[in-house]
Amino acid sequence: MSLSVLVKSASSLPNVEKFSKSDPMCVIVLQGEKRKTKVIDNNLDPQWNETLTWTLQAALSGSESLEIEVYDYEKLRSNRLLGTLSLSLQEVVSRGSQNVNSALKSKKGEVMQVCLFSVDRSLFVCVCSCV
Ligand SMILES: [Ca+2]
Repeated sequence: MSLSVLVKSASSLPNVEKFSKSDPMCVIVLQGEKRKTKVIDNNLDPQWNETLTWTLQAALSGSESLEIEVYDYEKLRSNRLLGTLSLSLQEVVSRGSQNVNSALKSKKGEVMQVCLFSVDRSLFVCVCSCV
C-alpha cells in the first residue's frame, strides 16, 4: 500500500535572493516521513512535475495530513522557508477522490493557491501562487 503525490508547479513565489531568484524545492511530510523534490535553480515559477511516494503500513484513516513546505535551497546555509500548508487527507480517504483549492501561507503573509485531486488514492498536488 502506498500513497503518491505529484508535485506539479508553483508560480510567483517570494524572491529571497539579492542578486538572483529563489531556488525552490518542495518538501512534503506524511506521518513523520519526509519526501522532497529536486531543486529548481533561480526560478520563481518552478515546474517540478515530480512524484513523491510513501509506503504505508496500514490504510489511511483520514485523520492524517500532508505537511507541505516550499523552501529556497541554500548550498552553504539553512534553506529558507517560502511557504507552508497543512492538508487534511480526510476527504480523499472518504471519497476516493478530491479536488481542493487551499492556501499556502508564506512568511510574509502572502497566500498561495494550492489545488489537489486524487485518483485511486494517489494524490496529485499542484502548488501555485495567486498573488
Ligand atoms: Ca537560494
